Amino acid sequence: MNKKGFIFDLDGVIVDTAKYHYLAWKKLANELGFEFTEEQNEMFKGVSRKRCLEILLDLGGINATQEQFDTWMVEKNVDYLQYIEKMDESEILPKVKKVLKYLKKKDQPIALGSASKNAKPILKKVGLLSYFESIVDGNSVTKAKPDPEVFLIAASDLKMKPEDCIVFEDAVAGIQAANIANMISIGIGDDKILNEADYNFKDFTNMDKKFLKRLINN
Ligand code: B16
Ligand code: MG
Repeated sequence: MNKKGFIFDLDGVIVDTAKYHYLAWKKLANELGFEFTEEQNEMFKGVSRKRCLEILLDLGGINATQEQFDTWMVEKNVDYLQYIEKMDESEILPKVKKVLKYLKKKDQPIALGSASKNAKPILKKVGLLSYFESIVDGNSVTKAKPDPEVFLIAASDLKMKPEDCIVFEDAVAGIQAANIANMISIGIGDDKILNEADYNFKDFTNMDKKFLKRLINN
């Protein structure tokens, strides 16, 4: 049996935590005296917490001291974690578990490649942690997507060559990172936005076994 390294992004691919990030950022923006819209939140997808706060403060025209910046980073995360606390299996996006189960059954190595520093607790909460041989997250990388670091570490953990890895991503920067790493990129979401991906799917509901089999054997 052929083996490929399957690397999953977290937010927007496995679970929809973007809505919780949004609520936490919006609360902070409101406290600081300005609005933060769902459209603006699109810019935050796949972006590190630190970079998100920099963008948010730019949007609000706020100059922060280092101390304020650090306090707001913590404040946002404390708020976000209250939503994570309530997560359970029902928040796994449609058919994700079916795909993970199929890959496990076929003995394929699976890793997580996410910008989030909360990836492990989230996977634990939704009951998917045991599917992943390696978790590469915001705590283990120094360079953000589109830098391929996160996926290259995942490939190395799985003991797979980059060209034998397949990445599922919902963010443009993530697709670019996978392409730079010389991996197969699969865009999950809007194919017009993710047009640099090798393959596009709206979500996992249309990804059949035939397609997964082809990925494993090609
Ligand atoms: P945290 P992903 C990303 O997750 C989110 O898309 C992004 O909005 C968030 O700012 C980032 O994680 C950091 O998350 O504050 O939990 O460390 O899409 O790379 O799985
Ligand atoms: Mg994502």
